[in-house]
Amino acid sequence: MIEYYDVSGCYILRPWSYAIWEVLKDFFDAEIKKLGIQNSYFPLFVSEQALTKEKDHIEGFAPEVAWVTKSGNTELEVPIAIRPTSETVMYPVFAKWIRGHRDLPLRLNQWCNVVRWEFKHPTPFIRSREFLWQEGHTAFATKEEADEEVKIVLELYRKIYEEYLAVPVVKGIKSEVEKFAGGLYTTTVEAFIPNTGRGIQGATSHCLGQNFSKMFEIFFEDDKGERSLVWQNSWAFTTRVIGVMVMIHGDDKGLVLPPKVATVQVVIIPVPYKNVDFNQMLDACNEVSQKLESAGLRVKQDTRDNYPPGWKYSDWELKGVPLRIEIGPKDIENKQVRMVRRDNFEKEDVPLEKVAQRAADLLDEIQANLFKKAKEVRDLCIKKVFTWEDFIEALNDKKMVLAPWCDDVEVEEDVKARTKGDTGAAKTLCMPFEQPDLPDGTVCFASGKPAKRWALWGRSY
Ligand code: 87F
Repeated sequence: MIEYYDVSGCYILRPWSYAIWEVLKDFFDAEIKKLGIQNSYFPLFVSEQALTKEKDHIEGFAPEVAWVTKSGNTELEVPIAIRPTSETVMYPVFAKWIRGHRDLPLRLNQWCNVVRWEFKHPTPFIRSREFLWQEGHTAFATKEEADEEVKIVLELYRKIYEEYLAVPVVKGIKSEVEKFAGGLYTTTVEAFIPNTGRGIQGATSHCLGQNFSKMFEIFFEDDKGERSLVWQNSWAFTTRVIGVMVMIHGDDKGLVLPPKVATVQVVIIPVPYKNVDFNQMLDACNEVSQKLESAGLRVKQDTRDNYPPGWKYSDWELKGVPLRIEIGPKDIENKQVRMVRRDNFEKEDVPLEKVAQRAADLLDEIQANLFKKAKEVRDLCIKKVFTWEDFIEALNDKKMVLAPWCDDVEVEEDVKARTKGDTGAAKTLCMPFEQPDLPDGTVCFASGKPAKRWALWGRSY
């Protein structure tokens, strides 16, 4: 999926992984266009003046900003930043473009790269210094419209994870500590990696309120001629989604690709014996391949003559291709093929006239089964607790912990301090939209104060 590179924290995305990005991009792009959001492209570079216009928001992030200071051997008169995100690039222009209520809503998206000079250990897809994303930036006349969009976009992110990548996520709202500090509130889809016992933020959809419109002076005149600040949102998902998928579905034999995002959904492998007419085998592979392609499936024939079939099986298993079709002389004789699933290695012989339908059905079954298995495992990783002792026990047991919480900033900071370990501290992942009952009199697991809501806690990436 990747190749290493000689700049630390940067990776080459090879066709095998980039194609997954393209599938997700095509889906999301079509969906946001249906909503009336338009694509555009803003520059990679940010002037120092624009970047620091909005001091509070940039302050905590400043160490991660990369700067261009030279052209050739000549020092630039003023250094130029590389975008870590595009608020400071886009919002000055929003202020220029938005005049009256007829200019609203303004709903833009861009597909681009961003650079954040992270100092934590880099990991392909999960934490890299340059990554790809889409960033949506929108402006509305009313908070209601902004609120509505936040939810709609978050639902698209859920679909990317659950319906494409077969990764279960929890939708919720971030705590005051964990939200994007520049905004009003942050909603999120949170995934969980059972092997490491850590949560991972999947994608975020923020309502910025009027914080940025105040700073960047983005006003509009309403139909009564009054000047008001616009309400804004921003939202993004990144190439991290691919890393989450890899960690969730991979097994000891390698990658397991959900059919909906697999570049190759079915690999056809001829299994020749000595003294068998190889051309006859190739004809049979071609015939099956054509049937599958006509049914809209993504197919690859591995007819390399310098590797034995067993070697090819392992190779495509490693690459994660969901379905393998083997064709040997006996199969040709019996007018059938053998199908082998990557998710559970179940084998079956399928008559030639049924290959297209059966392959399509199996791919659907594999997609559904991957999600079902991942969700069962994930659900077993959520532990509901009421006390500090049970919280610590569940955390040490590599679980996510659902606990009644007072929703105080100081208490979250305190929990962080008390759980600090080698693998980082526990924090709130989100407050799930779907809340269990909270009986009157329930107290916070950490502070003993009255609990306001259930929060999902865990160590995280
Ligand atoms: C790193 C350096 C400078 C995150 C940064 O989530 C600035 C930032 O603003 C920064 N890392 N952020 C927050 C990004 C917020 C927001 N931007 C638009 C999103 C969605 C897309």
